[in-house]
This record gives sequence, structure tokens and C-alpha cells, in this order.
Amino acid sequence: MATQKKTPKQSPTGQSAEVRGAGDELHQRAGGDVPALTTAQGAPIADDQNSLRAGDRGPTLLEDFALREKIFHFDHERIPERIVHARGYGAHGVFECYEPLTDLTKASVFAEAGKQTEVFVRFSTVAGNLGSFDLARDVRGFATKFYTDEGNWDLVGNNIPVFFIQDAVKFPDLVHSVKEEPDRGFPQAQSAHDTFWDFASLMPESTHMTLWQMSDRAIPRSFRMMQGFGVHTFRFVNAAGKSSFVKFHWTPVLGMQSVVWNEAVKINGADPDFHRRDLFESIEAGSFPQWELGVQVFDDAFADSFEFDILDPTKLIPEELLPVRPVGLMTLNRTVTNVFAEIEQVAFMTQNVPPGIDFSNDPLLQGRNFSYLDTQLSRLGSTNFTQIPVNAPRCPVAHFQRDGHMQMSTQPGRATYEPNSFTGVDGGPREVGESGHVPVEEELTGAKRRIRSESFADHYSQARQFWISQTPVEQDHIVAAYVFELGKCQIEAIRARMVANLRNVDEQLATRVAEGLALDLPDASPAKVATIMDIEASPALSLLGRAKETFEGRKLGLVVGDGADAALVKAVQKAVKDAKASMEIIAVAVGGATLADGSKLPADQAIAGAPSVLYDAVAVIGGEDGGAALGKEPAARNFLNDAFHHYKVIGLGSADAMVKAAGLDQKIEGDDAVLQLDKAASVQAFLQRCAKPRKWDRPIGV
Ligand code: HDD
Repeated sequence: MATQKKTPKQSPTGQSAEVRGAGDELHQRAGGDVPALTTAQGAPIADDQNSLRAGDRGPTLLEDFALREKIFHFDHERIPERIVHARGYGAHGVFECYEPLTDLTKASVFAEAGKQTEVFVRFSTVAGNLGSFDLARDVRGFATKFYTDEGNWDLVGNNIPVFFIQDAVKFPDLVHSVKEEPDRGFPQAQSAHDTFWDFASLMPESTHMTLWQMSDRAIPRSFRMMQGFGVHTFRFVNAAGKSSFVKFHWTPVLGMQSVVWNEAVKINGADPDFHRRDLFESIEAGSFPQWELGVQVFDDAFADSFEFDILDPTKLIPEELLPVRPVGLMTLNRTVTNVFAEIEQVAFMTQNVPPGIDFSNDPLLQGRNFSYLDTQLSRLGSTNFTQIPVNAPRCPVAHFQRDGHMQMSTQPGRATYEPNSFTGVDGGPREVGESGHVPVEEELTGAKRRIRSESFADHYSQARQFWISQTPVEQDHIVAAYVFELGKCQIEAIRARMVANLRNVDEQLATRVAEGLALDLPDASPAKVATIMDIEASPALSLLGRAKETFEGRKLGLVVGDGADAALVKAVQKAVKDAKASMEIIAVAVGGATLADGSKLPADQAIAGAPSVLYDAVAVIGGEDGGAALGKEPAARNFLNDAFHHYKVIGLGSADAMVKAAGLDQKIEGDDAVLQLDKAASVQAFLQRCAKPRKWDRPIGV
């Protein structure tokens, strides 16, 4: 590559025109393994620091094609963010089928035991903008693209098995109500405002979903620790054309975990990228997140006998009534190379189904099938978005769709229509008949009407079932969440209308929320059904009820003071590793702490930047001073205080002075989730306690 040698000239600041900046000596030039910097047209660029100008201090020349192209491209870097689910993060992986499901479906993903299918998954919040924080109280999107042998299958679900509305025609209203209020542009990423609760309170069908949304499901600890649901009833179709109904469930192998609300609020400040960082770091560390896919399969007879309409997306089928059958395992094992190219450009569409999977007549699903194709055009700008690598099927693609903006494929052949009488490449592809995607045959009758089926009318019975299925701690959290959210509504009538709906769910729930709002209990709102049913509790609906005893995949925050016992620190490090968990060392300064044996222990974080909300459990190991020096740091005192008030398991090694400084010395007395660390055995006991649920009965209130 020929570079033009320039004579250094003095600039007004005394710098030579060739001086590039402070990092000059680190700035490599092309050569060896370092590729040449080029324009998008491939022309090697001689100098990327200075634009072409007439005279040292003269105007920039239009002739500078490298500058023009660079700025042109930059000016157009942004594309519209998703109208919902704008903030998300994703990864690649593989789905492995446990056993053939050929009796149920001809979908190739389920063809044989051990069959592997590549996947891409994107998790998201719903309401917030692309730059919003991860721990909003919100539903989480859980969208999976299976690159099957017979086309992409997109299972575009959420971490909650029901939805706010029953008919897609209400989706724009729902989304408008939860987004920032248009006359003021706030609040961001929150349902805690007037317009959302105005809408929800006027739409009793959303009551069931708001209970889930007010539960800890809406503040998950990690994408790796939440369930996913296809929500709608779909259909499996086997090779003989026989169809069954199916609901899809993802269950995380690490078990389900959530944070508490006060923690969520603080995490959003301390690390707005908490969830994406967690997913990225775990995959990079080789600790691959996994979910088991399960199905609830049923026939018409079951559907007819079920007390709710299986087409109603505000209802679920309790697992106790119809167990979830595990059918495969998904492992996310590769982070993306480029966030924009993959996570931003991935286009999920509910209508992407391969042979063997079909839709039900759920009116929400039917509407979604229109919407997702549509939105990709305004987001990605071309009908050829299917050619973007993350969207491109991994199986052969052949059709007569031609041209359009950003066509990447040099499609061969003479005939671009069919039928045609050409053969070979010139004739192009041909339809495959019965082995292709054949919709399930279904007799349909009825008048053309805008109508909501009577069978969708019960909006409260399953909400009541959800409520009674929660543990007392979970119920406390739900009440507190309603009180918080409705408390953010400035219009009292909205608060009252929502509480009036809750009276149809459970009197105790409504009374507690009303008390929290200092509101006179309003009359119950009129229900559309004569009887709101008392259905038996479904323990599967409780997160705490099915908590998995493990610390795997979670994180310990270990605060280490100067003079700490090196052997004890090592024992904790080893125990955490053995538990397949991770740990960060936190010291007063990020340079680390000097241990009792004189060695220096580098820190991952300085205490001021690592509040305990970032960790699942915490430990403090002080020196001979009992952590007195640590106790002088306000951030260290907050660290311990917050951990205690978030019900966390706490390990203490020579930390009496620190505990006293934090004002916790009396509070921790008799607390079996605060453990002393002094030798290897006690470290084991501490890790065992970390694997158990938080200390929910710590007497500190919600
Ligand atoms: Fe939707 C995105 C999940 C109802 C219209 N939706 C989107 C994403 C998820 C869901 C996970 C993000 C996909 C990604 O990561 O790119 N949506 C759901 C679930 C629903 C649901 C589980 C109910 C059961 N959605 C729904 C309705 C409509 C839409 C009723 C419209 C009629 N959804 C969209 C959309 C989005 C979308 C506007 C925005 C970006 C995109 O599609 O690609 O078309």
C-alpha cells in the first residue's frame, strides 16, 4: 500500500499535523496480521485522522470521498427500535430433542432422539426503550428461532403464560397505555402510571395478567432463571394429518429466581445492564444457560371438558390438570459477534411455522400473525430482511420472490413465475404437495360478526386461582406491587377502579391494596359471569413453592478488608467454584486488599461500585480490626444493610466491627441465614445455606 509521506507542519497548538493523539505509540499501522483500513468500496485509506482540506486551516474539500462515505454511513446507523420489546439481548444455541414425537408432529425438530437444531434466542423487556434499564417491573419476552430443516420456527413467547388482552385489536391500545405518556414523554419503562392502570382497570380481562405482572415473575434475577411460555394454544400435526392442541413451556435448569422490588430499583442504578451482562458473562465463562422445553398436549375432548376456552390467551391450563411433558433441552452456548447484526436485526414472527406446527384460532395469535411480518419492514427497511444472516433459514430456500431493496441473492433461472414449462435451473422450484405445510382441516361455520365469544367472559376465576396458589411471601409482594404501582397514579378514580376489579379476585387482596393506598374500599366492579369460580390452588404457579435448592449459576459478593485471613478467602473461592457459582472480590479500592499473610488480593470491584444488590449472597472477611476499617466506608455499611434487608444469606469472617458500624449487631442475633465463617467446614455450611431460599421470615417487613 502506497502511503504519501507528508512534511510535518506546525498547527496553532504547536502540534505537528501528523501528530495523532496521546495513544500514538499504541496505534498500529496495517501490515503483518493487521488488515488495511479501507472504504466500504475497498479502497485502502492512507490517513483516517485528518480530512482533506485546502490549506492547513482551510475548508474541507468535497473531493474527500473517504470522509463523505464515513459520515454518510454514520448518519444512517440507527434504525427504528421495536415498537415493543425494544430492549433485549440474545444468544445462539442448540435445541436437542429427547425422543421422537412423530406420533404427534411431523416437525423435524422433534423427529428423533438426539436430533439437534440450531437456535437463536432473544430476551427482552416490553415497555422500555432500547436504552432503558433491565430490571423494570415488566413482562419479559422469550423469543426462540429454531432453524429447522424445513424452515424457521419462531416461538415468540413471554415469561408469563397469559396475556393482558384477548383480541389483537386491543394491542395498540394496551401498548399506548403502558408506553411513556405522549404529552410528557415519561415515565420510561414502567407501568406505574395513570394511563396503564386506566386502561387495565377498564379492561377486566387484563386482571389475571396484572396479578402475574405484580408478582416477582416481573423482576427476574436473570434471563437464565425464568420460565418461558408460548402463551397461545398451538397445534401439532403428524404425518397422517392428525392434529392435537399444544401449549409450550420453557423451564430453566437453574430453577427460577427473582429479586425483590427494592433490589430491582437499586440494580437499575448500579447496573442497568444487569440481565444482559449476566447472560453474556455466563456464556463466555462456559456456564451455558439451559431450558427444558415441555409440552401440554391435548385433544378436542379435553378442550371441551376444560372450564375455560383454550383459545383464550388470558387463561392457562394448570399443570396439575395437564402435566407438562419434557421434550427437549435448549442450551445457549455462543454469544453474538455483533449486537446490531444479530440481536437488533433478528426478526421473529409468530407466523413462522414449519410443517408439523400450526395455529389455533386464538384471536390474539391470529392478529399477531399479521403484525410481525409488517413490523419488520418498518424496522429493517426491506422485504429482503429474511436474507440477513441471523434471519436466514439454514435449509435451502427457493421461490419466485424477486428483487426489492437490498436484494443479496443472485437468484438464477429464466422463469420467475409458475406454473412454467421450463426445466432445471431455468424452471425453478416446484411445490411439494402434502409434505409441505398443510393447514389443519377444520370446518368453520357462523355469521360474520365483530364479537367476543361468551366462553371468554370469565376474567376473574383464574386470577383468583393464581392468588391462592402463592405463598404468603409472594402474596405480600403482590400486594406491595399493586400499592406501589397504583400509588403512582395521580387520579384516585383509577386506583379505586382497579381495586374494584381486585374485589372480584379476592377480598383480602383488595382490602390490603386499599389499605396500602389509604383508599375506602370501593364496591366490586360488575363481573360478566354469574359465578366467579373457586378453583383449587395450583402449586405449580408459585415461584417459591417450586424453588430449586442450588447456588449454581448465581453470584457471591465477597468484601475483603486489609488483614483478612488468606486461607479463609481461598476456602470461600474454592467452595463457590465447587458450587458452580461465581464470585466477585470487593475491596475498598479496586487495586485490592492486603491479606494477613502479606499477599495482595486484587479486587474485581471497589465497594463504591458494587452494592450488594448485584449479588445473590454476600460475605465479609475483615482483618484483625474485625472489619472496622471497612465499617468506616458508607458504601460498605450500605452493602451489608441492603443485603440484610433483602433477606440475603450473609457470611461473616472477622467482621464484628463492620456489622456494628452497619447497625446490624443486634438484628443478626439468632438469624440462621447469617453465618460465621472461620474454617473450611463453616464455609461449606455457608454455601449450603446460599443454595436455599432467602431468609424470607427475617422480621423486617416487605
Ligand atoms: Fe408481540 C414483539 C411476545 C402479543 C406485535 N412480541 C414481540 C417480542 C416478543 C413478543 C417476545 C419480541 C421479539 C424480539 O425479541 O424481537 N407478543 C408477545 C406475546 C404476545 C404478544 C407473548 C401475546 C401472547 N404482539 C402481540 C400482539 C401484537 C404483537 C397481539 C399485535 C397485534 N410484538 C408485536 C410487534 C413486535 C412484537 C409489534 C415488535 C417488534 C417485533 O414484533 O418484531 O409486531
